[in-house]
Amino acid sequence: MTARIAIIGAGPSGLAQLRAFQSMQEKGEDIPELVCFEKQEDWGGLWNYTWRTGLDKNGEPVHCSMYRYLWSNGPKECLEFADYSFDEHFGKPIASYPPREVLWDYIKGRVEKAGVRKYIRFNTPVRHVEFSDESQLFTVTVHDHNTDNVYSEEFDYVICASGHFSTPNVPEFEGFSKFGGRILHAHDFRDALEFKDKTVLIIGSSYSAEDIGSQCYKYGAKRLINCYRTAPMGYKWPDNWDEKPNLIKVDTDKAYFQDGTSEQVDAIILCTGYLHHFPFMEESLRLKTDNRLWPLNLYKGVAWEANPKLFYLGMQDQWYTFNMFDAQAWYVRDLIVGKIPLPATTEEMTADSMAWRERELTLETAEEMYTYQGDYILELIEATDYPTFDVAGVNKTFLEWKHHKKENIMTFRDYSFRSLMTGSMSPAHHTPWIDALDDSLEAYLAESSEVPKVG
Ligand code: FAD
Ligand code: NA7
Repeated sequence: MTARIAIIGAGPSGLAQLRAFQSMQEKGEDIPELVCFEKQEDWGGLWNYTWRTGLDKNGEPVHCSMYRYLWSNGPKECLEFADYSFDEHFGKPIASYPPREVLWDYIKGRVEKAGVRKYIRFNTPVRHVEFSDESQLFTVTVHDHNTDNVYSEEFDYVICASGHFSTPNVPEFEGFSKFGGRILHAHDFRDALEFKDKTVLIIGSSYSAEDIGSQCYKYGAKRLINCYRTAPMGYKWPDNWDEKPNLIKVDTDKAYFQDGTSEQVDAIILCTGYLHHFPFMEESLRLKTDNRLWPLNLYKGVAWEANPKLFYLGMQDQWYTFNMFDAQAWYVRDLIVGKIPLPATTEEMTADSMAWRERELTLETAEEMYTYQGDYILELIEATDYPTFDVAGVNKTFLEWKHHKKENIMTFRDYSFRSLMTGSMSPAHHTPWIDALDDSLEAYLAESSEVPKVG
C-alpha cells in the first residue's frame, strides 16, 4: 500500500516538501500519498500578509508576523531556490532586496509550476497528532473550517512545517498595566504609519528590533529608542534614534532604563522574539527548543530521533532560509523513500546531532554562524539530487551584506549582488530604499520610480 504523509503547513518549508516529492515524480518515480494541512486560506506561510491581528476569521491565532512595507532583510541571492531562479520567475534580473509581495510571488511561482496546490487542504488547522506503537501509525486530527468539521486520518509519516516565528514571546515589565500608550509585540505590528510623529520604544536587539525601528524611522516617527538585554546592535543610527541598556520599568508615559536615564515614550513595541509552539503535538513528539542554530533531538536537523517517522522542517534559527528548507525537504523525502538509510540506532542519531551541537556552542561571530549553517546545508544537499549550489559564494554574500549594514543601516538595501544560481548581476533598484514608500510588486518591478500610484 502507498505510504501516506501528512505535511503540517504550506509555508516555504511545507511547499519545499511538496516540491521535493513532485520533482521525484517528474523523473518518473512513484511518490507516497501527500496531504498538506494549512490553517490559512492561502499558501506562503508568513509571506501571506494579512491586516488582521489576534484571531483570524475562523477564530484561529493569526499566523502572519509580517507587516506592510517589509522588504527582504537579506539579499535575495542568499535565499534563491537552486531549482527555480529569480530570473526564471520574473523573466529578467531584478534588484537584490525585494519587498514581501515580490518574494511571495516568487515562492508561489515555483509551486504553481509544480502543480502541487491539489495536495493542500486550506482553512484546516491541525489540532492533534499522536502515534500508536501498536499500529505504527499517526492519527492526525484537524478542523476543516470550510465545513466546520473536525475529523481524524491515519498517516505513516508526519512532517511538521508549521514555522516558529508566529507565537510571540511577550515578557512583562513593571508598570505595563499603567502605561498610557499602546504596547504591542512585533507579531502584531502592521503599519509603521501608525507611529508617525510618535516616540517609539523598541525592546530587543535582533532582526525585528532593527527592521521595525527602521520602518518607523522611514515612515516618520519623531524619535526612536531601542533597548537591549544582552548586547546593543551597534549600528550607526540616525540622529533621532538612541540605543540603551534594557528597560527597568515604565509609568504612564515614561520609560526607565538600566543606565539610570528615562524618556517620555508614546508607544512600546516588544521585538522580543518568538516561541517554538506546537500545541497540537502529543508530548512524546513535541519539539522543545529556543531559537538557535542546532535544536536538539533532530537527526540531521530534521528527523525526530525518538520516532524518525516524524520530521520537523525549518526549526533552526535562520541565516539561510528558502534553500535551507529545500535541502531539508529533499533529505526528508529521501529518508522516507529509503534512498538515504537512517542510522540503525537512536544513539547513533543522537551522537551525530551532539557533534553539530558541540560545534554550534563554539560559534562566536556571524561569519562562523552562517558558515556553520552553510556546511549543514551542503551536507544535506550532497546526499540528494537537489541541485548543488555555491554555498561558499552565498557565505561571501552574507559577509558583504553584514559590512554594508555596519557601514549604514539605512542604505544596505541599495546594494546589488550576483546570483549564485544563474550568475546574472542584479540591477540597482530605481529608488533608494529610504525613499521607496510604495512596497507594491508593481512599483518594485517598474523600470523607474514613475509608477502609477495604487490604492
Ligand atoms: P512559516 O512561513 O511560518 O509557515 C508555516 C505555515 O504553517 C503557515 O502557513 C501556517 O499557517 C501553517 N500552520 C501553522 N500552524 C498550523 C496548524 N496547526 N495547522 C495547519 N497549518 C499550520 N526570511 C527571509 O528569507 N527573508 C526575510 O526577509 C525574512 N523576513 C522575515 C520577517 C519576519 C517579520 C519574520 C517573522 C520572518 C522573516 N523571515 C525572513 C523568516 C521566515 O521564517 C521564513 O522566510 C519562512 O517564512 C519560514 O517558512 P516556514 O514554512 O518554515 O514557516
Ligand atoms: P530573535 O532573533 O529571536 O531575537 C529576539 C530578541 O528579543 C533578542 O534581541 C533578545 O535579546 C530579545 N529579548 C527576548 N526577551 C527579552 C526580554 N525579556 N527583554 C529584553 N529583550 C528580550 O527574534 P526577532 O523577532 O528579532 O527575529 C525573528 C525573525 O524575524 C528573524 O529570523 C527575521 O528574519 C525576522 P537577547 O539577545 O536574547 O538578550
